[in-house]
Amino acid sequence: MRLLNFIDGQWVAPVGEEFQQDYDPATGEVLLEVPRSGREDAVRAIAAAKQAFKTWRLVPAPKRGEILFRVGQLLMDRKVELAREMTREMGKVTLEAQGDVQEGIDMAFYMAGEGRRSFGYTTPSELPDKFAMATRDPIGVAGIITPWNFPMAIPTWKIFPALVAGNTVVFKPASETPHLAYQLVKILEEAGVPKGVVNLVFGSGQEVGETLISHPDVALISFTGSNETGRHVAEVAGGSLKRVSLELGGKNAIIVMDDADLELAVDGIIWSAFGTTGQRCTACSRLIVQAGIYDELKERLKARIGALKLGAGLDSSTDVGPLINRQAMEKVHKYVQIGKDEGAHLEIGGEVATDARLSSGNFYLPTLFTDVSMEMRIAQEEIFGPVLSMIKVKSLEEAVEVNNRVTYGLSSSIFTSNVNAAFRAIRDLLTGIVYINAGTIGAEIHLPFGGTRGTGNGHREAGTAALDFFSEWKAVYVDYSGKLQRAQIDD
Ligand code: UN1
Repeated sequence: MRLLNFIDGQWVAPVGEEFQQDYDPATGEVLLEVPRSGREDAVRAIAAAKQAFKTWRLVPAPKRGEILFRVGQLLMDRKVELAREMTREMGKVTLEAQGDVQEGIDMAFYMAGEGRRSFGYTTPSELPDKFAMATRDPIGVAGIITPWNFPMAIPTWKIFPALVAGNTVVFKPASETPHLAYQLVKILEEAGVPKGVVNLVFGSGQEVGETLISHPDVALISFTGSNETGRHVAEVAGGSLKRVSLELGGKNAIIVMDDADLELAVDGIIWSAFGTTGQRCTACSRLIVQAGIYDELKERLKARIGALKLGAGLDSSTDVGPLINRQAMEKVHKYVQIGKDEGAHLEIGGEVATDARLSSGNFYLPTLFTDVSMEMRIAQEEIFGPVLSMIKVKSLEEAVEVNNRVTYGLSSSIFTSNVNAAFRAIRDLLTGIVYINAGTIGAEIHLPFGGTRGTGNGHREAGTAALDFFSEWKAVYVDYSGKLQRAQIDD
């Protein structure tokens, strides 16, 4: 099968007629051919989106929302099939793939409802016979650049609020997950999104991404990916004063206090550290443990990690799927080496899976390091794989300090049965998301999603915060006095 770009309501081949292959990370099998588009394709998509904006911005928001209701329904109808395709394309186990599609469904219905809310406000004017209100305006063409680890959820977090707010879209999905992007845009088309309102251009960051972030007709950029690329996106997009939302890395920690329910903590840790093979921005990669239960927690974790079953995500007995590609395996292994060299103790894992059954895929053994200190690189840098580092602390104060001493600030968690400790942690943990007695993953779509400091640039996705990014305020004054009234001068 060969995918095509979607520009101005037409499925079209890239101008250069170049295609590349998409692989199954569990088997190495070729799944599809995908356009390797260039600047010219992106420019055409931007022009179509610019043209469509003229009419889409005037479609009443509740009507825009109705299209999203249909999108949500179609996603629901196809959830199982979409999840299967997702597993084939990027490896996550079936249940998690279904969860990923479910986030898209939730976002569709939530943003559809926003079509009838999108509240502004009225406020009294300081002058008589004058009316004042603040309304939300659409902005223009939105460049949407998404990663492969949530191939359905993350594009929907960006595209649906962009649309309900009245913007048009040029969507550049990750090169590793084109099929899901194609399926999502097919559904948007089927649900009745008018031509030019959503455009899809497959291709590299260097070609397509670069065009989006530098083109003067793109008004805003929403990007999720690495810190390195994010910084570049902000710099280039800043050149034409675009509005930019960046969702970047994480180095998320779970704190386990002596008084925690250990069984619950172990469940939360395993799920957060090894779910999606550790390839979530929200994944737990640091475990900050109070000294009294450190040894017991270590033994329990070793036993659970050793029992995790690696395999293809489509096999229902699999706990941990493959990494996305060879480079990811090399990166994870490089960090394991760094950890050993830094003097951390490798408790379990730490190598590429040798089982013959797994040899054609990108499988890495779930890994636990102990005796990790907070300055070590494995405790500071994002690994994006199944590697967990245990750090011992004496007190809550020290745990909070360790949690906060990284450049990232996405998600954090504490397991404790002490309500006072829980509330202190809520106050003092410097992350955009905090969990009490649950792991670091599992954000729901109607709350703001995003992080502090190096995780981004202060914007939030999801919830009503998404509308703050995808719309701009217009202050409106209506003077019905019939005479000139000068603000700040006339009484
Ligand atoms: C991501 O890893 O980029 O909270 C997104 C979670 C998911 C979303 C993760 N709902 O883990």
